[in-house]
Amino acid sequence: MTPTITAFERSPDGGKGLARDTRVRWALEEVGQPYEVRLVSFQAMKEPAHLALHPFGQIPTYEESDLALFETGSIVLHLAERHAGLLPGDAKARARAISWMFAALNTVEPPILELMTVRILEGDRPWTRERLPLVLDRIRERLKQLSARLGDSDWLDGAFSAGDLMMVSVLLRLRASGLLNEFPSLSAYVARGEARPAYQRAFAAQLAVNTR
Ligand SMILES: N[C@@H](CCC(=O)N[C@@H](CS)C(=O)NCC(=O)O)C(=O)O
Repeated sequence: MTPTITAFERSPDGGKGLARDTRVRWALEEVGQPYEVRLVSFQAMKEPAHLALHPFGQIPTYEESDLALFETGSIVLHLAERHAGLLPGDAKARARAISWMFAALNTVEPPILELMTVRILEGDRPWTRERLPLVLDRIRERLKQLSARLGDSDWLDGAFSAGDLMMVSVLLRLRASGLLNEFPSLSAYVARGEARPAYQRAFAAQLAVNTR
């Protein structure tokens, strides 16, 4: 059965690929799994039919036969475990790749999301001037650590994996801030991810929706 994901009817980023359906599309493309997309409006996302799939009224969701998933981490892991191409066969290498998925979502993404909060949701609040440099420095610290670990390697641990897919997806959110440019090896890492044909197909698919 062809799985169905949900995505914004119209993404707030206008098609820059930052909405989280892009990472799920990317994973589906990497493993060669065709998929369908159901577009949802902000209003529909908060209604009972969507809340039954996603308790927090967000996108993306993933439906396959009688299985419904939410959270990009769990969706990408589900795909990576059931198809070849996103996780190594060796059990220890596989566990390490999964660690990188969690690191992307739990350690690197949170300060990046804080930056969105400071800039967009709290941009007009009196504390923003003081808070912004603190948040930027927290992100820099993570990027410094990540860059040190990546070193001269192409990917975080051997061949490209779901860990890289998730890390690149998270780092892409920083592009507009210019912070990535302070870490040339990470900029190159992100560019390698974006150059993958599967990413290109995923990006084009979400762009087509947002430029209709
Ligand atoms: N941790 C969730 C985050 C999902 C999320 O924040 N989705 C955003 C789009 S990228 C959303 O639906 N925002 C609208 C809302 O929260 O009302 C995941 O990784 O799937």
